[in-house]
Amino acid sequence: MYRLYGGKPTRSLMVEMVMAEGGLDYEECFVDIGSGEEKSAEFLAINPAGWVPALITPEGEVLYETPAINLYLAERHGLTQLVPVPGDPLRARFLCAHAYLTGELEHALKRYWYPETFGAGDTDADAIRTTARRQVAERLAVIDGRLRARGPYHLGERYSLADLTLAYWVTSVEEIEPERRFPALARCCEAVYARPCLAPLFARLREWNREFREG
Ligand SMILES: N[C@@H](CCC(=O)N[C@@H](CS)C(=O)NCC(=O)O)C(=O)O
Repeated sequence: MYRLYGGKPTRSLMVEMVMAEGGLDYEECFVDIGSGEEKSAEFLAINPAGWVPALITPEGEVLYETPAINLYLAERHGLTQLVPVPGDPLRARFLCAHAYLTGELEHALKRYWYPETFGAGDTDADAIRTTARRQVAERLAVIDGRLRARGPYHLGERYSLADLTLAYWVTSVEEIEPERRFPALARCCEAVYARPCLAPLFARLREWNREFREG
């Protein structure tokens, strides 16, 4: 059985979404990031970076970094509907989309939510947040343009992990008004939210986001 470290209110939920897509079983191990448990010696022995999620496989292999965990699960369990296999003509488009979402969009989002961890003080934080908000919108606009040209999903008619990843992050930027500004992107996300295996998990994510916004 897999052991998934994370829980409310963290992106381990995105890994749970991949588990749900594949009908995979796992045991959830709550790590209380509110009290800094992710920096405890016990957890650092699992993930030296000191953050969640982390995954321990049934064989005892430890994985961390959400995109790596998700790709691992999809490939190990043959979830080819999520990740095109090598040789599939759509793999190139998938790799570009997934790297942009996890390397560019996600990092801009991190600066947007936690600007204080990127600067030297509150004044820096305000400037960093303003810049990050613009960068998030720029990245969403790029994705929207691609989906307008070749959607409705990143791979055209075919749903993939790239769409799941996009939809996951878009729930946290309502104030950027993606539905009004980025209609192709919003349409893609709506199709993901409607997937029966994901709907309850996205409901949970929206609830966490609401609690985060209300402090
Ligand atoms: N690059 C990592 C980032 C993980 C990350 O930032 N996790 C957050 C929760 S969503 C966390 O553990 N934050 C607590 C901390 O950084 O101390 C990934 O994508 O898995």
